Amino acid sequence: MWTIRAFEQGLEELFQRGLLHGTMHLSIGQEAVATGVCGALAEGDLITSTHRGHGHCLAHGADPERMMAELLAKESGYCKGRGGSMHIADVSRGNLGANGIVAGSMTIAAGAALAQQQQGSDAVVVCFFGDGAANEGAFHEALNLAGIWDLPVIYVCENNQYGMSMATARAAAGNDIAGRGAAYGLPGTKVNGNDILAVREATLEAAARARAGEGASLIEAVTYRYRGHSKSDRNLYRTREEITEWRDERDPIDAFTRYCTEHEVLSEQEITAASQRGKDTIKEAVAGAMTGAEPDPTELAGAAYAANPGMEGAA
Ligand SMILES: Cc1ncc(C[n+]2csc(CCOP(=O)(O)OP(=O)(O)O)c2C)c(N)n1
Repeated sequence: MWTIRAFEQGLEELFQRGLLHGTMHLSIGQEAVATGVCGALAEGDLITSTHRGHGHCLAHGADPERMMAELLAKESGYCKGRGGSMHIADVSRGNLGANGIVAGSMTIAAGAALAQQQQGSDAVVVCFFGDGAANEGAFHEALNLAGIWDLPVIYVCENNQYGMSMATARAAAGNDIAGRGAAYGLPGTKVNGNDILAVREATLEAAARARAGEGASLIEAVTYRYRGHSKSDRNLYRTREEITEWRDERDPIDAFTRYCTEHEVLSEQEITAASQRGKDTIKEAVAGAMTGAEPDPTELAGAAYAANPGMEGAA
């Protein structure tokens, strides 16, 4: 969680200094979902991510320097600097990719889970998606397939309470995304998404179910995003008091550090050291990424189109 927060705070600083271009979607305040879920997975498990996916990628083992290089449009980035914030993928580490299309990864995750099932693999697929995505057709299609075929997939809804600017309560009929699992025969669990241990527990349970061949699960993790939807959002649809209350009273990192000290899991010094390690990792990632080569503009088309065998000479 510390590394994810430092990563995104680092991005904000680079953006303010004019070194990072385009837009991005920050998950500051939501770190316990990515960390609690990915921390409960096993080697070989797969994830799909969203437009707000830096945390998912880092929690599933992405290299912060390669991610930073991607955002800085460097050749050394995950997609050679061509994709940016919303296109981090690292198949070698089981990250099937972020996706700028809302709910776009839901059917991809169902397909990946079907592949695991057919190959007799023990791997589980996690699909992160937002509360807004739960109102898309793809959500219902994917849950239907996952339900009817008992796919080894865990659908994790990060309910951060807003789509771009619309409150979930005003957009999602019934205002109970976890409850939608029942329509497809899946267990749906609502957890405090700012409690890393609760998220972890729900994921362990869903993963055990998937590995036992009992099929898919739906988890709704209730959390909150502190920043605007993207860089152009002026937060006009919610009050400053609401943001402050979540940040000051329900922050996932504060809650976890409180838990650790109260239960004597970590000392204050160990907590400070862990937080500092996150900051140092990101400082090094930024420094390393900044020295990367710029992509060669003449190579751009080569990165965008696949070769079409047999068509080389065609007009
Ligand atoms: C199919 C589709 N429709 C609309 C958009 C524009 N859009 C990008 S993010 C977003 C809001 C998504 O909300 P949610 O799924 O709750 O995720 P959050 O941004 O809250 O993390 C929208 C409408 C899009 N990218 N794709």
